[in-house]
Amino acid sequence: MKRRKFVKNSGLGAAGIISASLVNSCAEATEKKDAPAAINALKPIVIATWDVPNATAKAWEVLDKGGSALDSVEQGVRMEEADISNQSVGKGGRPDRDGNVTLDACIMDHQGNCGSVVYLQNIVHPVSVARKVMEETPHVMLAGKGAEKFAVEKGFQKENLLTDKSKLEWEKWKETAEYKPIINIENHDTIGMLAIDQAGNLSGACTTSGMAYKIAGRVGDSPIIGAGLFVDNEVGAATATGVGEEVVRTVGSFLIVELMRQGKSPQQACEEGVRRIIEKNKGKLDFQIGFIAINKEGQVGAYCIQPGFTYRTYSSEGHTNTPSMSHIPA
Ligand code: SD4
Repeated sequence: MKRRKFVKNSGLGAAGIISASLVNSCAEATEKKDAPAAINALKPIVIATWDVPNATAKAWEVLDKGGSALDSVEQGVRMEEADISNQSVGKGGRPDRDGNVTLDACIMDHQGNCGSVVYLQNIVHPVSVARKVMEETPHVMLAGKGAEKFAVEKGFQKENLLTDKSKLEWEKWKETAEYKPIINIENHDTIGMLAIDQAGNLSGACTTSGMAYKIAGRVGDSPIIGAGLFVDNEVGAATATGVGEEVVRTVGSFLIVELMRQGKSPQQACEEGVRRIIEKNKGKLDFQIGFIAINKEGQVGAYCIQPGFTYRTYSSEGHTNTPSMSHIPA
């Protein structure tokens, strides 16, 4: 058995405490823990689900130059959408059971504006299409062929998103396919990103190719405002990763922001959000759920119920704070 490994970066001890509690959380999700220490005076800041250094570095570059949180999260998550080695997002994403790569994404700004695309095919950057929906239509969400048509009208190029690697894996999967769509815990990189800019405004984005080998037509939580992402500039923001059906059932990200409004720290709110999901499943823990959250003060929180969760923050002082964990069977 491998040992649980926790790598603490010396830059910011407070974040290390949060990460340490994440390690515990993956082992025993119901265990009670103290609230993590605050990370004060850390504006601007960006955090993301999973270990996505290129994405957070890009987002940080935008914030550091005085750019908006909205631009920061869009630019950040685009890195993963374009990265074909990330098979949970954008180009290179794993297809549904019929071999279609279908993408879900959303974005939300500090004024409560939001845009979303679901079941989008043939376009590498769904988050940017979602932003166009937000900024250039009276709507919030576009789906499927309509979303693709809209994207093309806005100048996005159509491209085949199914890489040889993902195609081969899908063909292999079909040999022994079970009807149940799977979530690949070891390689599970939907990106949710939250940022505060120098003006103190919050924004967030979330983008995914969804569950590998899902039933054609399935849409998860990631493009659903309130479930996969929610931003309230008065309070904070949250985003989710994991089995989307579970997140939708609890309107997870909205719940976490509301819990922060009621006085919980981001960490406490993420833990409570996960607890509600566990409760709905009568304590059964055979799936993965992770939330990250940030509040107006720049405190962050993250919690998951499956080992392997990492997150990364960049602070205004230029610290690269990278608490991370290896995947650990207990
Ligand atoms: C979904 N929440 O479609 C997404 C999956 C995910 O990393 O987070 N994958 O349900």
